[in-house]
Amino acid sequence: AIFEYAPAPESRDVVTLRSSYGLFINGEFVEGSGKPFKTVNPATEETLAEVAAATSDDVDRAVQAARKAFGVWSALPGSERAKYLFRIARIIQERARELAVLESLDNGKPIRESRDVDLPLVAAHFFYYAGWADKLQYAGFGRTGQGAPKPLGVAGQVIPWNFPLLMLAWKIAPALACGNTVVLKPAETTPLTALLFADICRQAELPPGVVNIVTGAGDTGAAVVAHPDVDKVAFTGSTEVGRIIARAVAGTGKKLTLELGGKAANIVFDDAAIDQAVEGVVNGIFFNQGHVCCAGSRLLVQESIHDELLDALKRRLATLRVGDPLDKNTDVGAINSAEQLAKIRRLSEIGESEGAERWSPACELPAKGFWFPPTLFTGVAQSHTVAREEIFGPVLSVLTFRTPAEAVEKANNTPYGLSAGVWTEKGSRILWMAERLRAGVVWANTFNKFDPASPFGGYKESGFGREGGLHGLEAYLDV
Ligand code: TXE
Repeated sequence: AIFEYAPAPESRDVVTLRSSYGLFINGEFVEGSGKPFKTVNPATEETLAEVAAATSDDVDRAVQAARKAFGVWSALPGSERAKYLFRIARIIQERARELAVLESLDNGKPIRESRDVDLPLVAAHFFYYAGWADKLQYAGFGRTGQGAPKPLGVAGQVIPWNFPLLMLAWKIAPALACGNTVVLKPAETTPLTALLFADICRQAELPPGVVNIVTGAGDTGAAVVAHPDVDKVAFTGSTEVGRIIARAVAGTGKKLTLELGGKAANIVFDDAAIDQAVEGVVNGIFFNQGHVCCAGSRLLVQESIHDELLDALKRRLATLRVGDPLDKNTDVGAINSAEQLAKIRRLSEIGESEGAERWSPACELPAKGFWFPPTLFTGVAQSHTVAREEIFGPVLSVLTFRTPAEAVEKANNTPYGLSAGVWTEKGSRILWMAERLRAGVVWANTFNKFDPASPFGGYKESGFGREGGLHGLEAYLDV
């Protein structure tokens, strides 16, 4: 928004960028056989680096390295694996500033978020699963001896660009704790922090081959998924690619977990603390530019407080600072890619053409880079595209309801089921709603709260399997 403030830029110098990056296979950086690709800073469109692209031959080398390492890694006592994971967690903390700046450069997210949300959670996931590594026999999957839980083998993991390091942590920490080895493919627009993580694995002296990072586009991901020596596939990304992967894995005996799209309802009742709800609604959709699978992208507001809430919301949106991700004052950063920006624009134009009313605060956007202003659609009907499709950007669709039952019906009227938010001062109503909302997570009087001890995952087309907590171990163990 347009008003005076003193810029507080985070230093870029904490990051040493190389001009080109290789694949991380068997503990070493090696060249890829594919045509290298560029990764750009979405806030400036400048090229950050050239990155190797892994072909299926490269993926094969990575899987072979992971297979060989599996023998060593799975044979270690859990307490030994824990030492490595604790060491990785500590190095992440030590190098948090460097990781956060690189994440903001490659992804476009505000440094305040990468520094205060992503990085602390990344370290927390490694600490949390390090703690499980020597206690798996107590994890409810069987006792010691014959019934002890066993790792699955080589995990092939494909992750998206919205939380590059955090999604890596969600995937790698539990897999390693359980004794599996990993071939991970980061998203093509955000490969750099995964490669810095590879460097951290070396620093922690993790045995070679336990973690392998293969960069590339969708075909590299498909090669990981299709490799016959991969025992388990874990994917976070679009529902469309999730379907392709489910088909590719069908009948192979590989285990599969999918964490896909969402269209979450943030439901505000007339007895809610309005200021608190406004903050929660803003956090729900403008955190990380709305590039969040569990984003509260549909606001369901009780009819009696519609005008009051919308006025307060608009006033709050007018104070959001959109701009340089490395400025510590920034609330909303850059859209991750030109493709994602085109998608947000297209869906917003459809929203207008279908008759919803579009509103954004006065907002000066930088000339270079990929930007989209915080946007509200009011007068939205359930049939409107902006109420049905995942936009994955800073766009909130506002609908109304009269009764709790109607709120539940509307909230559940989506093919997705990842999360929901409920804002009310009535505890009994929170419980009543939580019972009925078909969503993996229901937040009450808060939103986007994550904890490594808490399982996360979807209903319906948002996928299956849980990540985080005790349940997150299930995806990487057999009894
Ligand atoms: O996702 P893709 P995209 C949604 C969001 C977004 C849309 C498209 O709505 O606008 O998806 O984003 C790899 N086999 N979400 O195109 O393609 C790909 O290289 C194996 C929601 O970026 O699903 C990347 O590493 N892998 C979401 C990863 O899959 C394949 C997060 C995700 O990319 C592949 C991201 C294939 N055939 C997008 N094709 C969430 N739920 O958090 C691509 N990939």
